[in-house]
Amino acid sequence: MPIAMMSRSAPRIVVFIVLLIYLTGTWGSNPGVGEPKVKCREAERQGLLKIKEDDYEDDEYGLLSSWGNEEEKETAVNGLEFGATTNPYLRYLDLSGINFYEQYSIPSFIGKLSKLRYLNLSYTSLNGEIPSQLGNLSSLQFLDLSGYSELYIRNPEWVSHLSSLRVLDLSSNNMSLAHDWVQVVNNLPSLIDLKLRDCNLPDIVHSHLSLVNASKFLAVLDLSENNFSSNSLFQWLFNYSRSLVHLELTGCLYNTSIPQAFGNMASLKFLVLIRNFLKGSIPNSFGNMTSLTYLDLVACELVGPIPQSFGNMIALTFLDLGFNHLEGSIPESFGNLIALTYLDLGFNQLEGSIPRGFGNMASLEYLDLKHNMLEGEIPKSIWKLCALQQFYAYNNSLSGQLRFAESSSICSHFPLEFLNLEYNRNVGSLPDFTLGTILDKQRSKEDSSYLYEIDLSSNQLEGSMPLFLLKVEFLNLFKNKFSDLNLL
Ligand SMILES: *C1O[C@H](CO)[C@@H](O)[C@H](O)[C@H]1NC(C)=O
Ligand SMILES: *[C@@H]1O[C@H](CO)[C@@H](O)[C@H](O)[C@H]1NC(C)=O
Ligand SMILES: *[C@@H]1O[C@H](CO)[C@@H](O)[C@H](O)[C@H]1NC(C)=O
Ligand SMILES: *[C@@H]1O[C@H](CO)[C@@H](O)[C@H](O)[C@H]1NC(C)=O
Ligand SMILES: *[C@@H]1O[C@H](CO)[C@@H](O)[C@H](O)[C@H]1NC(C)=O
Ligand SMILES: *[C@@H]1O[C@H](CO)[C@@H](O)[C@H](O)[C@H]1NC(C)=O
Ligand SMILES: *[C@@H]1O[C@H](CO)[C@@H](O)[C@H](O)[C@H]1NC(C)=O
Ligand SMILES: *[C@@H]1O[C@H](CO)[C@@H](O)[C@H](O)[C@H]1NC(C)=O
Ligand SMILES: *[C@@H]1O[C@H](CO)[C@@H](O)[C@H](O)[C@H]1NC(C)=O
Repeated sequence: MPIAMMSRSAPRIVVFIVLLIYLTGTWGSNPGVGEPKVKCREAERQGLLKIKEDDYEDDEYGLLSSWGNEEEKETAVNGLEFGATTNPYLRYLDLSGINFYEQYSIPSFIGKLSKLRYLNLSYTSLNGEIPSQLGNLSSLQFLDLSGYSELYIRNPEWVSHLSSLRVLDLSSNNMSLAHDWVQVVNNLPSLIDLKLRDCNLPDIVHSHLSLVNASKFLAVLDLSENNFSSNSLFQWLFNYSRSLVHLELTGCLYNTSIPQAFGNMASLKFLVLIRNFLKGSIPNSFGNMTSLTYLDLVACELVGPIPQSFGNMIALTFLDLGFNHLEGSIPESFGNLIALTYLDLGFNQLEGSIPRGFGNMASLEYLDLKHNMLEGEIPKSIWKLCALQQFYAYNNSLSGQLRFAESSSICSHFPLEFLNLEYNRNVGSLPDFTLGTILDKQRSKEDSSYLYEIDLSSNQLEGSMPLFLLKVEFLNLFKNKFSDLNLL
C-alpha cells in the first residue's frame, strides 16, 4: 500500500513510518545494508545511528529486519507504535524539515516516549494544537517545535513540567492566548536557550510571579517579532541579567524606553534591538556592558546623543546605530574601540568632526557615516587604516583635502575597495600617487581586493585628475572642478 493511501486511513502512523526509515535506513532496500533514503545531516545521522545501536540492539520487536512485503511493513509500523507506547527506549528523535503527505498534527502518543531527551519537529508540515501530553517527557533536554508550521499553544502549562529542558524553541507558534508564558519559563530550572520568535506573545502581566524554580543559566533569549508595549518585559528579563549572554529583541518593542538597568548586564556579549519603536535616548549605563562584542540598534527611533560611555565597551567588534535620530557629536571616546571591524552611524543627525581617534581602529573594515551633518577634515589617520575596505561618508559637510593615498606607503596593500564621499565639501587636488602600480601588483597576485568604486562627485575638488583613478572599476567625479576632466 502506498504511503499516501495508508496515511489517509491512519494519519498518526506516517510520523512513525518516517521515524522508522530514519532508524533503520532500510526503506525500499535490503535490510541492514541500505543508506537512509531520507536525507539527514551527518551529525543527525550519527545521533540516529546511536539510537539504533544503543536502544534497538536486541531488536525486540523485529522492527529492523522485518521489511518485506507490504503487509509486513504495516505490521512493523504498528509494531513501532506499540513499541513506543509500551517500551519507550527512544532518546533522540529528529524529524525536522519533513513534509508529511497531508495535514497532520503532532500525535499525542509521542508523550509516551518517556526516555526522550531530544525532540526536533522544526520546519515540518505539522499543524494544530501541540498536545499537552508532551509535558510527560520529563527527560527532555532539547525541544524544537519552531518553523513555518501552523502549530499553536493555547495553554503552555505542560511545558513547565519539562524540568530537564535546556533548549526550548517554540518560534512561529501562535501563543497569543498563552498569558502565563512567563510563569512557565520561570519554572524551567535548567533552561539555557529560549527562542520564542514570532509567537504573538501577549504582554507580560506581573502577578504573583516567582523565581524560586527559575534557571540561573539562561544565556540565550530571543523574543523577536512579538509586540511588547510595556516595560514589564524588561523588568522580567533583568532577573536573568547575570546569566544572559545573547539577547535578541528585533521588531518587538513598541513605545518603550531603554531602561538604565542594561548597565547590569555584565555578561551580555550579543545585543540586537533592530527595528523597534523606542522612546527617548540611549542610557549612559550602556557603557557598563563591557563584555559586549556585538551591538545592533538600527532603526529604533532613538534620539539624543551617543553617550560618552560607549568608549568603555572596548570588546565591541560590531556597532550599528544607523537609521535613528541621534544628534550631537561622535564621542572622542570612540577612539578606544580598537576591536571594531564594523561601524555604522549612518542616517542620523550627528554633527561636529570625525574624531581623530578613529585612526586607532586598526581592525576596522567597514565605516559608514553617511547622511549626517559631519564637518571638518577627514582625519588623516583614517587613510592609514590598513584594514578599511569600505568607507561611506556621503551627504555630510566634510571639507578639506583628501589624503587617501596615505595608506599606500604604510600598508602591505591598498585596502580601500569602496569609497563614497559624494555630496561633501572636499577641496583641493587629489594627491598623485602610485596606486596604479599597487593595483597592478595586487591583481597579478590575484588578491581578491582591488579598487572597485570611488564616488567623489559633488565636491569641490580641483587640479588635474590623477591617472590612477583610471584603474577604478566604477568612478564618479561628476560636479567637481577638475581642470582636465575632458581627458576622460
Ligand atoms: C524581577 O525583577 C524585577 C525588578 O527588575 C521585579 O519587579 C520582578 O518582580 C522580579 N521577578 C519576576 C518574576 O519578574
Ligand atoms: C532542529 O533541526 C533544525 C533543522 O535541522 C536545526 O537547525 C536546529 O538546530 C535543530 N534544533 C535543535 C534544538 O537542535
Ligand atoms: C500524560 O499527560 C496527560 C495530559 O497532560 C495526562 O493526563 C497523563 O496522566 C500523563 N501520563 C503520564 C503517564 O504521566
Ligand atoms: C493566533 O491565535 C489567535 C487566537 O486563536 C487568533 O485570533 C489569531 O488570528 C492568530 N494569529 C495568527 C497570526 O495566526
Ligand atoms: C518549584 O518546583 C517544585 C518541584 O517541581 C514545585 O513543587 C514547586 O511548587 C515549585 N515552586 C514554585 C514557586 O513554582
Ligand atoms: C503593537 O501594538 C501596538 C498597540 O499596543 C500597535 O499600535 C502596533 O501597531 C503594534 N505593532 C505591530 C508591529 O503589530
Ligand atoms: C506611548 O506611551 C505613552 C505613555 O508612556 C503614551 O502617552 C503615548 O500615547 C504612547 N504613544 C503611542 C504612539 O502609543
Ligand atoms: C555601572 O557599573 C558600576 C560598577 O560596575 C555600578 O556601580 C553602576 O551602578 C553601574 N551603572 C548602571 C547605570 O548600571
Ligand atoms: C542629505 O541628507 C539630508 C538629511 O540630513 C536630506 O534631507 C537630503 O535629502 C540628503 N541629500 C541627498 C543628496 O541625499
